[in-house]
Amino acid sequence: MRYIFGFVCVCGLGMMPLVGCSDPEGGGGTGGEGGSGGIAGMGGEGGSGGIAGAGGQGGTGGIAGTGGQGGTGGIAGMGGQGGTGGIAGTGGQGGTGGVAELCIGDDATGDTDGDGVCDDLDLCPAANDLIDVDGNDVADCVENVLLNPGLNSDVSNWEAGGQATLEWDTEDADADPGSGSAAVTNITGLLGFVRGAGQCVELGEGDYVAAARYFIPAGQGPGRSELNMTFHGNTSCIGGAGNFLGNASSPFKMEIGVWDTFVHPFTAVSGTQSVKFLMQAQVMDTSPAFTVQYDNLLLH
Ligand SMILES: [Ca+2]
Ligand SMILES: [Ca+2]
Ligand SMILES: [Ca+2]
Ligand SMILES: [Ca+2]
Repeated sequence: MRYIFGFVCVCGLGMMPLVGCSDPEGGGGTGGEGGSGGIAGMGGEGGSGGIAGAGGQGGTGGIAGTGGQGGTGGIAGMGGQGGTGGIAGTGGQGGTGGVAELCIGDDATGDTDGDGVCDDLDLCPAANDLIDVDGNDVADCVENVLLNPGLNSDVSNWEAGGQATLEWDTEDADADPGSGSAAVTNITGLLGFVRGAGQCVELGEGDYVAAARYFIPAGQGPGRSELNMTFHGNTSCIGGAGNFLGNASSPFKMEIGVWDTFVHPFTAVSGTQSVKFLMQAQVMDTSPAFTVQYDNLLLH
């Protein structure tokens, strides 16, 4: 501005200007051409500011397009006014999120047991319909003959055998905070010994499938996991002469630190009236204790 006043003053005194004077009515010399504004449109980029003419007014900064970047301010001409900085574009608006499905089925009916299956389609109102450990596409909860197979809050219906302990644990095979698992600990401290906990069910001879998830916590001596089914000639799984008819044990498994799966088809021999489903832990050295956790047990 100081320059403009200086030039006007000199001309007003009738002195020959050494440089082109500004016309008082016309403002400064021909102003620079304004920069083109940014091209509007989604994500458009702001235009560059105009370049000011000598003694003129700076170009106007480009106007950013929607969601674009602000234009660059005009460059001031000699004696002119600085260009106006570009106006920053408005950021694009986020899309509207879709409405989340609460559960499989009619959301309006709710999901009382919280398993992800709406009440109108829920097959087992107090169990997780989505658990299918044996992978036969039938929800385990509708085909299982075991009681308390998911160990939701305790180890009821399960019983520790000799030289074993059985405790409920909060860690669940499906990381369900509303459920847990059974921690079976072999306390023999004897290499190769297998001990466990089980449940007796009345079951006749025939073909069945036993399945389970198991987890061997890290940080303990070597050991293995195994399912074992014992067959009895009475309805109470009591052994002894004439009542113990045989057994069918699964292959041993020993994955550490991950929930792994057993699927164990077996045949209950002729004369069987009850089967004891045993979840076992085998000590592989002389550690005083070895623990295997079990969850989602299945027998059908
Ligand atoms: Ca449900
Ligand atoms: Ca259910
Ligand atoms: Ca199943
Ligand atoms: Ca569970």
